[in-house]
Amino acid sequence: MEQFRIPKPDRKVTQYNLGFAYIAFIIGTLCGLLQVFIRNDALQLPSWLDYYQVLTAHGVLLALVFTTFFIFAFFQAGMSRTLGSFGSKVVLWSWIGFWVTTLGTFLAVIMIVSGKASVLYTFYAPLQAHPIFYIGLALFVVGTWIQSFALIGHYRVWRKANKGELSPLFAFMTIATLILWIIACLGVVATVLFQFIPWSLGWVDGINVELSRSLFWYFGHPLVYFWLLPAYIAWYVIVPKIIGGKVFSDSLARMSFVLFILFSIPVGFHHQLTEPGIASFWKFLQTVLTFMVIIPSLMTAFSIFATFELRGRELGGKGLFGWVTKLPWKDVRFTSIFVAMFFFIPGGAGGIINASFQLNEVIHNTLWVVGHFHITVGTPVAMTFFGLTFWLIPYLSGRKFTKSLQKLAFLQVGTWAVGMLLMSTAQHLLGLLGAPRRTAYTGYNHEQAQGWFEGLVSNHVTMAIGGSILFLSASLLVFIVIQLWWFAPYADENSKVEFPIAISDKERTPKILENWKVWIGIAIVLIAVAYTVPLAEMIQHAPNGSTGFKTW
Ligand code: HAS
Ligand code: CU
Repeated sequence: MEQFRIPKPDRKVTQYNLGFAYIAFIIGTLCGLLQVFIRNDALQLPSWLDYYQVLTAHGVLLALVFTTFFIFAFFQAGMSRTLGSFGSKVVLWSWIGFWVTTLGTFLAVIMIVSGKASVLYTFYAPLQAHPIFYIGLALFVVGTWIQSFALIGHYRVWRKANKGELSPLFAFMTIATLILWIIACLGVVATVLFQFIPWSLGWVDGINVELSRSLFWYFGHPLVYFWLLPAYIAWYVIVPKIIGGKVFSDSLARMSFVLFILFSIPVGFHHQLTEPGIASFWKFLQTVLTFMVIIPSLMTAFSIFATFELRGRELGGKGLFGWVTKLPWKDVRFTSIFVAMFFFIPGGAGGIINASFQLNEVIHNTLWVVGHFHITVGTPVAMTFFGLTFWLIPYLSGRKFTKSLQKLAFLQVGTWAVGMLLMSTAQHLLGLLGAPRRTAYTGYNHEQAQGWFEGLVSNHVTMAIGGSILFLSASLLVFIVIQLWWFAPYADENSKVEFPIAISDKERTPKILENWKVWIGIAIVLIAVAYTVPLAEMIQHAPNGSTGFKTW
């Protein structure tokens, strides 16, 4: 296939998204470092800064800002690479979208930093932030929609020009992820526009707390797949190329993304299993649907494994596991992503525990959940993004990924893995012992929660050691990013870095998989079944709304 070198207008907007992602990344990881120390009573913050403020900044900057900006950079570069360069309209709307997203981010972050929005990234009512925080959130979402529609427009032009043809796998997966994102955001937009903004401005006295949380989680669960699917795109489409193989099955890959559109939205109640005000039947139904959404991840695990094994055997690997040794372990673009996948095995298993109706009682409000999301979004997703960064920045800047930078990259990935292993294991254990999440300190059960490795180091200390290693690793990554962006030597014709895309044989792929109307239609039916009655009940039986609380 023809290799497109990315044209300047497409490159610029991609670079802005990527640069912004890494600014958010370094500030966000610094906030994480502060937290593990505060939880150990090892750090006294100055009076103008408090734990919940730092925690909100950490969650928003890493889970929302870093991921979203990175994802759009990846999509923009990849869509330009696979469908051809953007027209002027796509470029213009991508820029407008970028600036609206950025404006929203600034408004929200300024409110957090000035201590007026310490409501954590889930901003549960009745905690009440400054109205500008919610306006910032709304603009953020609108900005991402504009960027999404710009890419969808680009895709439609391609499809018109290539009637009857399935689009390249990368483009298909990007569009599936954007569809998921747009449908998911309807929930958060509804609660922010119709509940939080009028309430924080004082136009209405109270807020329907149960409804606002439910609309949040209608968005909040598919949000985690909005992070995960770009990583899956890398696993399906990029990694096979890096190891010299090809996509295991084009139709399986497309099918798994379709299943995510169907099942990732009608499952938000698995975050609300302990909440009163939702009848058990609806919780149970959504729990069952949650188990459906595990299937495409299992399909992914199977197919990635198959790609690895086929390639390893092609290279002469013998016996049951001989092929493992044939994989390109010395290529950090591969190894980083392999480690990322590895973390998702316990990460996904923990998710299945969380989603089990009864087991959720044990872990729900504990640090276990914090451990869970650090080995889902914090490693499988984040480390995949690091692995992409190592070639994406040179691809955009025209520079070389030098040998010495590759060595540093190994160190970076290694330290992230060790730091995360220590921190998240400690968090899972502390959670089982009853240490709560979302709180800086708890008096009850403190002794027990401290003493798992009695006499050696406590779990809290392990967590802090892990957190410190992670911050070191983050600094190292930002150093590599800066080098690749501005300082590494320019590549010549031979060492030019390409955007790796594996061959995916779509000859036998059923056309229906790209019939979005069908899948969006079924998704809407499932959402209606899972949500209409319980939401109607929440509205009908609502007590007087709650006034706002500022607990910080
Ligand atoms: Fe989760 C809470 C259930 C996946 C993120 N989750 C959270 C929160 C976050 C989060 C941020 O049911 C906290 C929200 C908050 O602040 O309150 N989660 C699940 C389930 C899955 C799942 C069933 N979560 C994720 C992903 C996330 C993420 C992905 C981010 C990206 N989660 C829950 C539940 C809660 C929850 C409850 C609420 C808890 C509570 O009570 O509050 C599933 O999607 C997981 C399926 C995945 C698998 C793994 C497949 C493995 C693969 C790797 C293959 C490896 C290879 C390498 C090929 C079944 C694909 C091979 C190499 C070898 C050598 C072996
Ligand atoms: Cu979820």
